[in-house]
Amino acid sequence: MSIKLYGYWRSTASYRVRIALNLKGVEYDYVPVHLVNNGGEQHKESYTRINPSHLVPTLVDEDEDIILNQSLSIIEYLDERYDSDYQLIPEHTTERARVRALAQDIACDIQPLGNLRVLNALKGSFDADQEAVVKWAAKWIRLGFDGIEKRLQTQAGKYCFDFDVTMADICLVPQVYNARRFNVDMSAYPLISKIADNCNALEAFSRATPENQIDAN
Ligand SMILES: N[C@@H](CCC(=O)N[C@@H](CS)C(=O)NCC(=O)O)C(=O)O
Repeated sequence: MSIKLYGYWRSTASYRVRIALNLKGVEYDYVPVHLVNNGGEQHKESYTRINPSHLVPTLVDEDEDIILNQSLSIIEYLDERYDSDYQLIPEHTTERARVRALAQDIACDIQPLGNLRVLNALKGSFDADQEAVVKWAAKWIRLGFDGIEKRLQTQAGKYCFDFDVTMADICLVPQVYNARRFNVDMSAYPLISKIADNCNALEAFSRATPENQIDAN
């Protein structure tokens, strides 16, 4: 088996994939792509050859001869390809749809607004200073979390859904990490905070945290 994950320690999309790999018990080689140093290694030709979107993560599965981007697609791929005690996408149609919806609340509606290139554009093209950029990122996280906290009131158990850890939790935990970076007051989100704590108590999540990666600085 030969799996490589190109990622960056603080990238929430890379963090999602690290958690999924750990939950599925997949051994992998981690290849750091520094998003800031040297003008951003995501823009280097050696990287854009495998990911022309200039974004991390990228998963390379040499046995299957596949190069995949988009963390949610990667997570679904891993879930289908590897058996483990964790099924990240439930089998039941309605449960599966709800898990994907919550994952997308985060991955489609929150994270892109706080992406590095968006924040850089605010500074570079729209005269925003660092304080304004932090306010911007926090605003969209709060708006997204307001809705998610309400949803969780009707469905959550120990994790986002009462059945088990799913792709929704895999998206939630990195977004909580990111919220703290942007000084979001997490006391407004007791359920989200509790679920993140429950997840982080699992070794698969704690091993995936940014500070535990070889490229953390
Ligand atoms: N929808 C993509 C998002 C990927 C993405 O936004 N990656 C960020 C890090 S979390 C990135 O590479 N940013 C580099 C940049 O903005 O220049 C996914 O889920 O994989």
